[in-house]
Parts: sequence; structure tokens; C-alpha cells
Amino acid sequence: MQPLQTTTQAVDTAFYVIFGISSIMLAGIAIAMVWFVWRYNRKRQPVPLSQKDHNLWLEITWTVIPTLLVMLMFWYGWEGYLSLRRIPDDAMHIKASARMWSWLFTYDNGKSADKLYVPVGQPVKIELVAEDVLHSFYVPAFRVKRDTVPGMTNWVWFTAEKPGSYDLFCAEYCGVGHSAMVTTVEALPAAEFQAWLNAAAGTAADPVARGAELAQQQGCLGCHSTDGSRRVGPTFKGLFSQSREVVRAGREVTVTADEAYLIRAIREPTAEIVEDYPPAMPPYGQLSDADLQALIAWLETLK
Ligand SMILES: [Cu+2]
Repeated sequence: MQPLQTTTQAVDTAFYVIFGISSIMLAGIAIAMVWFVWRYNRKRQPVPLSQKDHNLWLEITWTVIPTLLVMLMFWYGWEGYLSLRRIPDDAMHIKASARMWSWLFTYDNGKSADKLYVPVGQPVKIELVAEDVLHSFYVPAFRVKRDTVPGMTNWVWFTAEKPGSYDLFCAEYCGVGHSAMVTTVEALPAAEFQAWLNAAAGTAADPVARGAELAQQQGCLGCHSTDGSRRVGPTFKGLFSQSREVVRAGREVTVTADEAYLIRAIREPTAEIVEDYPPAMPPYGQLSDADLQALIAWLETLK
């Protein structure tokens, strides 16, 4: 089934219809009220002139017109909702994984990225998966927002009509790094998108390059800076072989950030917590040993 309109058109139409009717009602009611206050002020008209207590046609009018207006608002809301929930047949499938505190997008050919690349003019169906807690996939430009719920698969669809970069937020408070859980939708012209999609990825041969790629993909950079600035977690800059104060099993100890320490910090992040930082990092047990080595090789270069 083909939708009649894009998600942006669906939401905007309903919004402007409701906003327009509400504005006219607000102005009409306020003007009538002020006019009545002035016209029927006791000083101006101390004695009521009419004893009429009802008017059938007036009552029918003020019942029928608002009923029609409310039904009109319902109609646009319902049509808009159906458009949001009816996936076009030619929609391209992309999986969005939400985890504390980054997004990972996986394409059907196995390619993955930390930004959501989409082709202009083609509908995309985003399958929403939560790996840990509740998050919410929110792209204001396409008027879509839907929760990602652990154990449940949700989805949204949208079409990017113009090339560009659009904000993508997590819209469900999901812990200390929530505000860092932002990325972008990159809408590319169809040919450029195909070229990007078919370019090999995740396979940089050089370990340092592979490490940098992993840091992006795995969402490390959502919480750790590489320029020395403080984020949810400590910076990566100058980390390797530095000595640092950590709290291990409730006791303060000084450790050297060598390879063994970094492996522990990635695999079992809450076992040793760097002083002054929250025990916020999820464990990254799924990384292969080769990937771990690549990440560490890359960390070593961040002097
Ligand atoms: Cu989140």
C-alpha cells in the first residue's frame, strides 16, 4: 500500500488544521467576550431589555459547528496517524540499535555506521531495537518519534525529500549520558548513497585505523573525548600509560593505564571506577580480541 503523504506532510497538515481552528476560536471567543463586557456593562444598561431564555437556532448552530470542527480535527489526526503507521512497499530496511549512549545503524548488507545514512527520495523503514534500557528515536525534521523498548521491536518510516544533515536525538531519559546520545540523519542523493553503502566498511586493515573506526561505531566517543575535555567519562587523550586513581571494591588504588587495565576497563567497566566519574559505562564483552587490540592500538596514539 502506498501512503498518500510523507510523515512530515501528515503531521504538519494535522498540526496546522488544529492550530488554525484553535487560533480562530481563540480570537473569536476573546473578541466576543471583550465586546460583551463593554456592551452589557451595568453602567451602560442597568435594566435587562429582553426576557428571552433560549433560542433554538442559536443553540443548534453552536452545537453543530463545533461538532463539525472537532470531527475535522479528528479526521486529519486519524489520516495523519495512518500515514505514519503505513509503511510504503518500497521502503528500505535499516536497523537502529539504541544503547547507553549512542546509536548504531545496520544495513541489510551488513554495513554499519553511527550516523543514519539514507537515500533522498526513498522511504526508509527503521527497525528500532533497544539493547539495554528505554530510549527513543526522535528526528524532528521528519516528525517521527518512537520509543525503543527492550524485548520489543518498534519501527518508524520516513522519506528524506532533500539532501542534508538532520538532527537525531534520544528523547527518553536513559541515564547520565542521555544528552550525549545525539547523531544525525545524513540524506544523500541516491547515487552517492549507493556508493557509500557499497564501499567496504568495518574492515580497515591497519589496527590504528580499525581502532578509530570502532571507537566511532561502538559509541565510545559519545562519552569520551579525544581532545582532553571532560564528558560523561574521562578523556582518551593522554590516557595510555598514565597513572590514575581508581576505586576498586570500595578502596582507592593507583593503577597504570596499560593494556591489561584498558582491557578490564572495556570488558568490565564498573569493576574499577576512575575517581570523580559515575559508574556509568556498560560492559563491551562482545568485542573480539582483535578488535580490542585495535582499540588499544588506537588509544596509544592519542597523546
Ligand atoms: Cu537514550
